[in-house]
Amino acid sequence: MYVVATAGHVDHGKSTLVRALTGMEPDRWAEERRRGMTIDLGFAWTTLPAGGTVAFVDVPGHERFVPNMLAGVGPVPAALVVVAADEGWMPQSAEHLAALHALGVSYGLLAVTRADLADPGPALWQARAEIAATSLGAVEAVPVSAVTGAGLPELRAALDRLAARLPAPAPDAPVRLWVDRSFTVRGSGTVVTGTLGGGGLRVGDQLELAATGEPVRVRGLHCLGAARERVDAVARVAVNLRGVPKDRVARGDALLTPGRFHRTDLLDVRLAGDPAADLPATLTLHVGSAAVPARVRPLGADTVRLRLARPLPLLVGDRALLRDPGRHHVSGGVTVLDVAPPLLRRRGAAAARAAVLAGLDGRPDLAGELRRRALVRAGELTRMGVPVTAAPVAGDWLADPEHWRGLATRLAEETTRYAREHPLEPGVPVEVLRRRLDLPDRALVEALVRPPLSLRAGRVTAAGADPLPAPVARAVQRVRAEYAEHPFRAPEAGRLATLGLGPREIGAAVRAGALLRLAENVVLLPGAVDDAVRVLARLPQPFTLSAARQALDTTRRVAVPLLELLDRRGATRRLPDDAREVVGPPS
Ligand SMILES: Nc1nc2c(ncn2[C@@H]2O[C@H](COP(=O)(O)OP(=O)(O)OP(=O)(O)O)[C@@H](O)[C@H]2O)c(=O)[nH]1
Ligand SMILES: [Mg+2]
Repeated sequence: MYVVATAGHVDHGKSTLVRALTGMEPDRWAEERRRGMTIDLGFAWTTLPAGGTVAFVDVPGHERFVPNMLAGVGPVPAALVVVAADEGWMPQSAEHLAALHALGVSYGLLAVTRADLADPGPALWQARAEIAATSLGAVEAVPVSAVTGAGLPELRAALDRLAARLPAPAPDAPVRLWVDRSFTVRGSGTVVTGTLGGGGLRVGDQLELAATGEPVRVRGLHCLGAARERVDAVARVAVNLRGVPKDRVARGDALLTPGRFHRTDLLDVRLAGDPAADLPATLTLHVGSAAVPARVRPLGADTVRLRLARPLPLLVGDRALLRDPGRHHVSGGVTVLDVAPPLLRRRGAAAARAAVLAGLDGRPDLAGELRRRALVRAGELTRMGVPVTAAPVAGDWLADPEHWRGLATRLAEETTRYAREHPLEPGVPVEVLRRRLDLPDRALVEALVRPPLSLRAGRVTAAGADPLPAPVARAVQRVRAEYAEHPFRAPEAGRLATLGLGPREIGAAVRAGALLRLAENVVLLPGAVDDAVRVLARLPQPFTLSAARQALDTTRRVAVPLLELLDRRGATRRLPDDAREVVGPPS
């Protein structure tokens, strides 16, 4: 299906022409028919000579209803510009054309209507010249009369040629269906309609309401008045939503593929049209079927920051237009450059931002986004409209390569610094590094650990470095020398303290495997366990605690926890009478 929107001044015959082409009534309201004037969007369709279907979005021409017109043309890529032969180019001819140009509509036709009332020549030439200066470029022009039927076959043929040129929709694109109507059908509930420009919809699909983010389910689909199981772009589509009251969804809202769009009320855009400095402080941003007041902050000569009155699901590269409703003036089109721009807090930030924006053109640019954002989640970029083709550095985090290299260097430095500041700790906790490097996720810290650094038990250590700080190592050495003759006489707490081994130093030595802790303040050298088993194995089996104590030349303070340790390690077995026997080497 092809979708074409009408455009043109009030009373120039747009609806009459749509009626003549389709046999359908685009003016849906009794009031419209009574006043002979379109107020809101109308919809009608017909089959073209080549077999394709064209659906028209018929717009009102009256100046009061320009916002309705914009809601209709916003999501539509082609226009049928209508000028009356007897009136020629008029104010809303110009305003509508300015809107099409601002939105970048580049496919169109000119119909010079009411050709039975006047020579269509002058209107045709003028309109054609006006149109040629816009994004529509040189268009085919067809004089028609809905009264006599003259020119209608030629117009149908021209529509066929236009349709053949329209770009194919992206079938896998995420759905962003801008709602242009919302109404209730008795027995079915809320129905919304819109022009589906890309992707597809199926009954049962889960979608998201752009205004609130709330999930909704597709209960039924209609296309050209017929129920369908699925509808693919491009299409006019009516979506019946399950369990959504009509007042929760309105024109300007959108149905979205969940998780694929970033809703933003702050964006940086490039202007095509009036210079940034000439814009009033407040304008209305029109995009899709939405119209939202926007506060305008000039940044560069042709770039501005917009603060929207409510968030919209926008992507980098989206086209929109700014309009001053009071002056009936289309200020011009905008191209969305950034939907998640940095806040401008510091002095000079606005000028710096303007310089960045000067280098952007609205084409998604992954490398550039990474350079500017340093670290960003893949999903976030996708939701901005930037396709992700690079591999993540951790989880779904993407990093600018240079920034990432810098982080790795800083991680190594911080690890060394921490080791200096905390000589007794076995490395720096991942969380400490996360904070020192100001990283949003511990997974990033872990991904930055490369040899010679290593990650163990939630801490990063410089591998190869002596795990024991020098003073502690020296104290252990003294213990070793003093107790060489009596390896099972654990030093008393006082002696340990004299040697400089307080609880923290002992903890460090134990973690490093330089001392073996039997109980609070009872430590032996690590080889003592194996030695003890050898000594005990030479005793007549089974042996008593007292026999063990004498054989090991030690006290109960050591013998009791040592034998318990040997029991736990399966080197000795405790018998019912409290005697023990050696059963094997310690595990
Ligand atoms: N003689 C003649 N009258 C026409 C022709 N086309 C439209 N008209 C008349 O022009 C008037 C306006 O036609 P509409 O189709 O309502 O015009 P419109 O552009 O849809 O107007 P709005 O939707 O209000 O902007 C009606 O009275 C039509 O009957 C035509 O080709 N010949
Ligand atoms: Mg009309």
